Amino acid sequence: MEYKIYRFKSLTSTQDKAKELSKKKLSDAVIVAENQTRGRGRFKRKWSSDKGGLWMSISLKPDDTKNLQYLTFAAAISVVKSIKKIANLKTSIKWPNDIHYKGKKLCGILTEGIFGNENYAIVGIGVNVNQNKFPDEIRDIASSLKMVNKRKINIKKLEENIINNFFNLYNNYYNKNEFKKILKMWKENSDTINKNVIVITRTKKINGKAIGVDDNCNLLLKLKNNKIIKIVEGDINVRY
Ligand code: BT5
Repeated sequence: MEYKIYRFKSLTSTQDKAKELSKKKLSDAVIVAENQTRGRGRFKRKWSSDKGGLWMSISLKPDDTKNLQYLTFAAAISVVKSIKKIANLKTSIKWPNDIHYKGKKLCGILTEGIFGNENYAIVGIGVNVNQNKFPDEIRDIASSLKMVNKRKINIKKLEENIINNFFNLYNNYYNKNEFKKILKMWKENSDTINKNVIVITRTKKINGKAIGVDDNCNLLLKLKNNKIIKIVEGDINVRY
């Protein structure tokens, strides 16, 4: 797959730049920045993006824009595979969009759709690679590959590997509507299923057991009374 890489020293957010490019009808582009001054997560949360991390957005023009959650899943699978290959570390996916190692967050993914005459999808991937420390507010929940491995990782190699893995999944599965294949790989690389979790949504906290993920990537949660509910969005804390 042909894609073009645009590199920047500093951006507000690679997502913003990717949106700007998609308005010019440029897609299949990857935007990489060494640091972001206003990196963001879901629900407009702040994403800490100092130099040393891999901050990139992949701009796509998929035929199907009704299943964008599978792009998040495909990105997560790609990151786990690449971290294994480049840093020799076995990480796991926490529903829906975190890659973690021993409970600490190494990577977050943010997929945004742009809908208009033409539809685009922007897949933002942030990986903590060579940072030595984090701001106070996330010090206890975040980690970097270097902090875990005690050695520097080649960011460019990691970047290349993630992009290749991602475009393979995008072309071979997403664009061929083979969502079940993505779901299967996601499950193989996730450690959320069969765990007791606390789900934190915008309005409440719910205790239950994560028993699966449905065809729309929603989390299926079994409550104490054995009722099964569907979680569309939220964060989970795994009770290890
Ligand atoms: C995410 O959101 O995890 C999605 C993060 C996506 C970042 C990429 S970087 C390239 C592209 N450009 C952007 O502007 N964004 C994308 P969420 O699940 O909402 O998690 C956000 C929460 O993670 C914050 O509220 C913090 O608690 C925590 N956090 C912030 N920065 C972090 C970091 N560098 N490492 C680990 N955790 C962090």
